[in-house]
Amino acid sequence: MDKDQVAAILVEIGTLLELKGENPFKTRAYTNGARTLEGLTEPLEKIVAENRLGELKGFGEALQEKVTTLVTTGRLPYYETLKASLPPGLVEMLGLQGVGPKKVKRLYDELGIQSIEQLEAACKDNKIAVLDGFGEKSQAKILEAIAFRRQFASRHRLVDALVVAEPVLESLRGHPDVIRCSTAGSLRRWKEVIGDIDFLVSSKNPTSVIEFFVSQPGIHTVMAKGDTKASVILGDGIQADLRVVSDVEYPFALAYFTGSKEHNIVMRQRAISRGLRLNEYGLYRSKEETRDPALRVECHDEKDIFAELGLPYITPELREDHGEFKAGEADALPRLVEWTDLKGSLHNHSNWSDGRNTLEDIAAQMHELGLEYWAITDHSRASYQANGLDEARVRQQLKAVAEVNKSYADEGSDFRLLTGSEVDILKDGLDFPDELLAELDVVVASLHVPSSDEAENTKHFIRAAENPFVHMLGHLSGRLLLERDAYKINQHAVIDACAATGTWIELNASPYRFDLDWRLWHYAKDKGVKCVINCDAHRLEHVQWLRLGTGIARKGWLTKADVINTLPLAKLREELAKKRAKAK
Ligand code: DGT
Ligand code: CA
Ligand code: CA
Ligand code: ZN
Repeated sequence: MDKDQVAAILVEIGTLLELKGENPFKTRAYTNGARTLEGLTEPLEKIVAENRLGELKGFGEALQEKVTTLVTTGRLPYYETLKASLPPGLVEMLGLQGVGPKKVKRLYDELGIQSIEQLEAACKDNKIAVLDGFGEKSQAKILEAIAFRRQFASRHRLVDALVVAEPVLESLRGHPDVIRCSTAGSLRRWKEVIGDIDFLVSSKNPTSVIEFFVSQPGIHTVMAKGDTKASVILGDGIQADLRVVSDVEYPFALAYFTGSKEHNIVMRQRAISRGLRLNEYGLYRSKEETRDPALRVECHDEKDIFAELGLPYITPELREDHGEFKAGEADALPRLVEWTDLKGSLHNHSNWSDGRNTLEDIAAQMHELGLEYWAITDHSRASYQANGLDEARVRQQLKAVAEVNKSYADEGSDFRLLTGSEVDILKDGLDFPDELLAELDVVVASLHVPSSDEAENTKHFIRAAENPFVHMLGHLSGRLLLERDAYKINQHAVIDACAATGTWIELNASPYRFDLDWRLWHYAKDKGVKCVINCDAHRLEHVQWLRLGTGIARKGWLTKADVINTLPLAKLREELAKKRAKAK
């Protein structure tokens, strides 16, 4: 256990003792001890091994004994017993702004309140206002703190984090004291949902960078501000951490704080097996934990660190310990798809169903962006809440699309809208007859009303895949990130069916969906199933989701060759014809 972990436990012991009503003198000894540990410049393990804890400021026998036990065994029975003696909700209540241990203890002793939920209910019943020393005002403050916490303590969609992180990164980049900077953590790894945003900067003047960071527009609260790091809550409730390091340390800190934890553990092991030590400060020629600059192996960037550990550069999206080490050693890491490889999207809506824009406006925008094609796959009639098209309107739309395309052909442009449908998968088959589907360029089959029975849903998807006119399955799991779980469905069985029938699977690039999940693409790819990165656009600006979805495809190890909509139009048409030709 390292000094920061030990320090965190000491702080928690201090808090728990305070909640028990122990005398402040005793509780403070723990917080002070923690602070001393955080400031250590030599490894804690070494101090413990050499029996020198007693030399540290404020380290009496009790503290020495506890820290020794923690460092040598990684556990502390005293702490575990103490923790178990109090309801866990009390510590959580301490996380509320303006609520300290004394208040929590009184709320617990006098009203039996053990959790934030119970506290909220008590506030609403006006039970806090009447407590001695609390009052109306403090009750209202507690309710506010609960509401705020609920907003930021949660997880956030990648897109919501990117929207606030990218401008901050840009402005850091422009600051004269910033040498190098990057996002790190789950955001850099392009996780679909993230906890907090991490920034890393190298600088010779950390204080000025930190002051600049905490004064950025859109910051709601500064939670912590130190010499080399700061934590803030952004206006929309997302926490962001900044760390500032020296430029020599930068590549090591970047690798460390990009994670994932699982990936880092393997990296550290690889270092150890080469007689080296890797941590957030450097890679050292040493057999024990150290920060001695004289022992540091020179690495200018992350690529150098990987090279020292016998690996090619591993892109952040792959750093999940999901096979990147084995592939890296065999020099078999794939060259991943890039969003600029995409030539269009094959699942999108217009104002003919529940989209916002006209066919003309959509075509103009996508043409201007340099895309080669854009399929219009409005909803079918069963999706009446989405203004789904019946057969007659589909036929009208075919003509309307042909007219738009004629205007591009007349101008000598190769850009084309493709006709199509997002046809509903119903209990007794698809919403449209095969004859109609056969007239469309692109057919996406989607389930919008799932059964509660896994076998049922799975069967319906497999039947859709077996239809020769269905090119691909749309948003297979039906999940809405942070809102709704995946439908009950055996995704592996459906993927197998797609492999058997030559049906593609969509990677729905909507940041609310990212469906299929990146963890399943490896399986799909091994089975030979092709991916289509689709915007499922309902507005022009959703075209930006191509970039987001491609990041998820990269997390799923997909290459350009795995993704159908990287093909130019003529090749795409050939692929669209294949499954139908086989069925004849
Ligand atoms: P998040 O914020 O929950 O979405 O996930 P991350 O991955 O951004 O995690 P975060 O913000 O707690 O820490 C950033 C990175 O720092 C993490 O990916 C790996 C590294 N890191 C943090 N704590 C530890 C640790 O205890 N051990 C190791 N090996 N790495 C850690
Ligand atoms: Ca993070
Ligand atoms: Ca963090
Ligand atoms: Zn759709």
